[in-house]
Amino acid sequence: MRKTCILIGAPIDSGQRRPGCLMGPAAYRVAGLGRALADLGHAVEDRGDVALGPLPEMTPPEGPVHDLPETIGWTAALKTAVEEALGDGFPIVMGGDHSLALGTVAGAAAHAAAVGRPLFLLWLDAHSDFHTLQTTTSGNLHGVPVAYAAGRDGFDGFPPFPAPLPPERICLFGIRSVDPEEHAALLLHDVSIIDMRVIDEFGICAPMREFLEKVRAANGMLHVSLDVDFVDPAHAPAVGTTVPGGATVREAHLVMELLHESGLVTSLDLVELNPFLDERGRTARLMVELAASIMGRKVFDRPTRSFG
Ligand code: EXY
Ligand code: MN
Ligand code: MN
Ligand code: MN
Repeated sequence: MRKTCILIGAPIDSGQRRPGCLMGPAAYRVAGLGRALADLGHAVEDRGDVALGPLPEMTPPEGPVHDLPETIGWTAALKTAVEEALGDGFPIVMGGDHSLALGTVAGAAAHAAAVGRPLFLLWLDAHSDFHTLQTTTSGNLHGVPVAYAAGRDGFDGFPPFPAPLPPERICLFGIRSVDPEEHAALLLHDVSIIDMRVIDEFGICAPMREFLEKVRAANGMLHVSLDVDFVDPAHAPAVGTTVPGGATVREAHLVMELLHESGLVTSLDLVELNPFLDERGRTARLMVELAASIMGRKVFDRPTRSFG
């Protein structure tokens, strides 16, 4: 189905310490994201890059938390950008590190609440990003957005999350790096965790279809947050937090194709691309191809066959 894709640049690298993610939006434009979407028949509106909002007057909490005021400055601006874009079409946020999801998921949650539909979150990532400001040991805020969206305590200084997602509406998919504090917290929350062992054993389709059926049954909206490090670093090296044993290129495309066929996705983040970390933009181009798959690109446009 033809959509109005609204591109939003989020040049953020305040959520971690390695410079480079702020070049992500430009890399997606150079890699031809808009053209790839237009070639699929979608209308494409590039709303440019979100500007950093006012920094809050605050004394950051004790401990290692990095660039907290700047990250909060981005959060409100991104929430507004996504909330508005959802009223006009299909937002695709070009990051920027994963701290951008503090704002984008909040925007999707606010819009979903306004239209009276439940929001579901699919987190395609090597990491669970389930720390709070108190539990993080790195102090990098790209490791906390899922905990914030789930309404966990421990986000002093952040605006309250508009409509915290019940854990059963969150699916972490591709997980293979969880810190002890996150592990302890995840055992207390009924978040659906499709880690790489589950994928090795049961494949991509069954776990993904089970989650998508939950979204469909609830007439849910679905925000997909795709971290470059979901894909194996052999195929997607331009990311600061590589973890071996990730998705193959075909597994990543299969996820995108299943999501497209479900017709349930209402907003998308492309996060953690650091163009400085590979040669000739090959990771940016892979992310553009994955975005094209979630927006309907197929090798053969025919009904899915069944065998036996
Ligand atoms: N769990 C580690 C930390 O909190 O620093 C690593 C987080 C990596 C986060 C990237 C975005 O997925
Ligand atoms: Mn920084
Ligand atoms: Mn992440
Ligand atoms: Mn990650």
